[in-house]
Amino acid sequence: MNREPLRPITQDEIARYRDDGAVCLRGLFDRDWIEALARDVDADMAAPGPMVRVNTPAGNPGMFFVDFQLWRRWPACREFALNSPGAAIAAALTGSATIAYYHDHLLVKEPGTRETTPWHQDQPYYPVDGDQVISLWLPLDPVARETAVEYAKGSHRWGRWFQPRFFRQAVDLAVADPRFEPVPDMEKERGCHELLGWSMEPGDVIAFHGLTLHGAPGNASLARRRRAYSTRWLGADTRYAKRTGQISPPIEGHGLSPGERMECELFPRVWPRGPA
Ligand SMILES: O=C(O)CCC(=O)C(=O)O
Repeated sequence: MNREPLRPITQDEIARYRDDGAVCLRGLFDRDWIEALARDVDADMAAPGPMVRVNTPAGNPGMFFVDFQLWRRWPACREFALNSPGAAIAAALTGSATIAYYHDHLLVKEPGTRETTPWHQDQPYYPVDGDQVISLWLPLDPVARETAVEYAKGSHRWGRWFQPRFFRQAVDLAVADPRFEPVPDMEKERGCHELLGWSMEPGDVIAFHGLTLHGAPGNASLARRRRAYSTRWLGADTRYAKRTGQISPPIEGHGLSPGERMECELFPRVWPRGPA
């Protein structure tokens, strides 16, 4: 499994991340990563963690399966957090000298799943302030453009924070912050925004900013699974922020106080690298 990206990140990719808030990086992870993570994902689905959520109501086709913190339970996911190209990608795109690993989020849409991923930004779900919050969305199966996550280009620079909502019912989470405003109706506003989305092969990854507004359709394919391993990484300007109400994922036991850098055993520093 490659520890560093299979090729250098280009200046154009860094500019796309900075200006657009999302960029598709082709061919950075070798086949061994994809196979090892896919094994862990299937094992997790058979024996999920305490934060598992199934967003498909009983009787509906397919399954929209979500779980968190696989890296605390499964070996390839742990290796991905601590020793994968993810850290170098996060450092290159955020420009941060240090990177801490925050958490992982598994999103599987089995063939025929109708449930969508509602439009949202990631960072309002988190007790984290700062600009260097980056997600890496790594598909473990080929993804067609019709099934792809879509990103509102440049939305990370709108200066807006949208109210977090449960994926399943699309109702508001109890977390409150005076900055939060209702999520725009992106289906109505589709024509008003430039939406970015890519067909992808395993080994490609989308990097996106914590405030980039994004959403995804169901998986209309009847043949192909859509397993995505999404990981969150934090640069040096991020700080633990107290929020009122419910955050997601509800990671407890870190012992941090508001204003502290998010680095501890639960959020380990993974960049710069230690010895191999
Ligand atoms: O995979 C999806 O459907 C959505 C992904 C997402 O929302 C995320 O990674 O933050």
